[in-house]
Amino acid sequence: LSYSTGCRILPEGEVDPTPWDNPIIRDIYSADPAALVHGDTLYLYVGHDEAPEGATTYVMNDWYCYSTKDMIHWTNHGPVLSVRDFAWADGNAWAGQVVHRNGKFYYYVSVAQASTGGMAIGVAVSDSPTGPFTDALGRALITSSMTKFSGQPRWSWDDIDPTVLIDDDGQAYLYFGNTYPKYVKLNEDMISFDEETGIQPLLLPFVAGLPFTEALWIHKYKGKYYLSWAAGWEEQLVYATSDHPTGPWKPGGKLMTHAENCNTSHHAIVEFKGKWYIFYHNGTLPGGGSYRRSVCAEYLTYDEEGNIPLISPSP
Ligand code: FUB
Repeated sequence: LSYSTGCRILPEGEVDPTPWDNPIIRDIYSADPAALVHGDTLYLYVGHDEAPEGATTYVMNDWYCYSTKDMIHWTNHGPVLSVRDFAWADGNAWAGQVVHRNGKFYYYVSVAQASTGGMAIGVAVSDSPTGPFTDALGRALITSSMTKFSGQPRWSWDDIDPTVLIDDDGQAYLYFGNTYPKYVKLNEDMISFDEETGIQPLLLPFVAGLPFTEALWIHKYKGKYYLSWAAGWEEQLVYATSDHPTGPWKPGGKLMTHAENCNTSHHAIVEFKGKWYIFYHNGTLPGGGSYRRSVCAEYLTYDEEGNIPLISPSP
């Protein structure tokens, strides 16, 4: 299934910041975008909101992949992974990210673990960016029971929202967490982590006066590490920078104020064909809302010092 996002029709005198129309995904309700650039194509992996209108909880059972070569024409590759593909999981196909290494594509996802009822991080693998992806481990890579730091309260969704960086020296890092951000050093096989270092707390500053909530995304620009996340509630996007993959982190600033008609804000940042993009979700499709979200995109820029100026979400 292929379609074009078309162009916005604007009131006279108004300048269109992007040549595409938002939301860029309109054939399903979609959320939690994660982007991967491979060859001349941008792949966008998204969650699938299936909650009925008026619902106040998520109904999410599978993950979709879309691709584009120009940010205007998109192909829907259908669901490429589902909760059913993890025999040990029983619901909540929440946020994930795909990374490429040694000819394989690894899909890290948040998903509910049947045995504990809590969210866990699973990993699936494929030879192609559009799947099919299959469970790489037959069990969770990270479960709540592994991430107990003394004194921290626990809840069922504290281990969600994985984001992965493969650094220039080959070391891969997986960052994740809700309220308490954490990281592990992934082994070269990408499906296990360095047990000696274990699960480490990620010490993040308040940015724009807001506490960390969830939805980490890591990227690199001009040798610096940029970690961005959803902060506060309703969520807004903020970022911090570091000279090292694990900090110390210096507050950057606010990336985006909270998205229209939606209490969460989950994003991805990538460079594609010489331009930088931020993908995020809002609740602006007809019938949409916090549990029926839609993925959008905007340009992202850097100033001379590497700061990211505040980005306006689509109305
Ligand atoms: O889509 C379910 C959850 O909502 C994600 O894991 C969070 O980041 C938030 O977007």
